[in-house]
Amino acid sequence: MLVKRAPDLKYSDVTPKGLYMGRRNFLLGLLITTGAVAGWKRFGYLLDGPGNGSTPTKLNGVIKGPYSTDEKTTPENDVTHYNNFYEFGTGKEDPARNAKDFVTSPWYVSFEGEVKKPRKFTMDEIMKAAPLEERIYRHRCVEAWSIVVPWIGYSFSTLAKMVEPTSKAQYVAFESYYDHKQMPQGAYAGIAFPYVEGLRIDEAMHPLTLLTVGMYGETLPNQDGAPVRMVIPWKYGFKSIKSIVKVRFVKDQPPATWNLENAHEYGFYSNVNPNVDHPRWSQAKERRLGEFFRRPTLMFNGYGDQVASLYNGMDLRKYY
Ligand SMILES: Nc1nc2c(c(=O)[nH]1)N[C@H]1C(S)=C(S)[C@@H](COP(=O)(O)O)O[C@H]1N2
Ligand SMILES: [Mo]
Repeated sequence: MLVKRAPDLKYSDVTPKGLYMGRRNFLLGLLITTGAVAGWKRFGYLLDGPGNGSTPTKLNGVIKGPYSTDEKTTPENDVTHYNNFYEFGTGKEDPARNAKDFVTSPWYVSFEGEVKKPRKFTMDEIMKAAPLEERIYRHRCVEAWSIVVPWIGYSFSTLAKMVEPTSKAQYVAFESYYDHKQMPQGAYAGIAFPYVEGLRIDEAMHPLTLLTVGMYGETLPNQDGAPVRMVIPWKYGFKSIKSIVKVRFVKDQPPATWNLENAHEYGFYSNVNPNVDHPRWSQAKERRLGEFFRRPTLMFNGYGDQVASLYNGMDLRKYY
C-alpha cells in the first residue's frame, strides 16, 4: 500500500507571500521598505542570479569537466519541451507549460541522517561550494528515448563530504520538493509525492554522479528540475531526481518512487541495460530526440568503463 508522506516544511511556509505568488517586485519592495541593505547580499541572487524561477540566467566561470561525450548535443528546445516531471503533469509537453511560474527561490537543500555535520545548504551556498563544470552526458529514459545534454554542476560527492557521512551511511535517499498548490497537476499523475529516489553510497559518491544546477550555459529551466537536481548518467532517467530539497544518509535501502509504484517493472538499481527488457517493451534500442532512426542502447548507457566495477559479482538480472 502506498502511504503519502508530507514534506517537513512546505515551500509556502518559508516563502514570503508575494514571492510565492511569483512577483519579483514584492521582494524588491520588501528590501527597500525595510531598508535591508545587509539583506541585499543575502538575497542578491534572487534578483539576478541562479534559480530565480522561470527564466534561466547565464552561468559564468563554468569550466570543462571530465567524462564528457563528444557526441552531438541534443537541440536545447527538445530537451526543454519533452520532459518527465510528473508534479507538473504526465504529458511530455506539460512541464514546459505548467512549471513556468514555479518559485525556486529561496531554496534550501537539507543534508541529514547518518552524517557528522547535518546542515541546510542555501542555493547560494550550493552554487559556490565548488567550481561549476560543464559535463556533456548521455541521458536515457526508461521509455527508450535519449538525449545528450551539456549539464552544469559538480560531483555530488563534493557537497556530501562537507557533511561528513558516517560509516553507517550505506545509502543516500533523495526527496523532491512538492507543493500541491504550485503543482496542481500532480494530483492527477497517479503516483505518490514527494518524488523520492535512492542510491547506494558508492553510487552516490561516484565522481560521475552530478549535482546539477544548469544546462546549456544557464541555470536549469524549471521543467528540467530547477534549481538543483541529480543526474546519474548510467541509470535510467527516473533515478535523476529533480528539484531536490532533502538528502538523507541512511543505513537501509530507501524507497524510490517508481519502485514503490511498480517494483516488477522498476528495480532499485535501474542501471541502463539493453539485455534486461522492461516487462512491456525492449530496452535494446533507443531514439535520440531529434533523430529518426533508433540506435542500440549501450550497457550502463556507455559508462561501463567508469561504473561496471561497482556491480562486480552482482546478478544484474536480479538487481535490475
Ligand atoms: N521530481 C521528479 N523528478 C524526476 C521525474 C519526475 O517526474 N519528478 N521524472 C524522472 C524521469 S522519468 C526522467 S526520464 C527525467 C527526465 O529529465 P528531463 O526532463 O530533464 O529530461 O527526470 C526524472 N526526475
Ligand atoms: Mo524516464
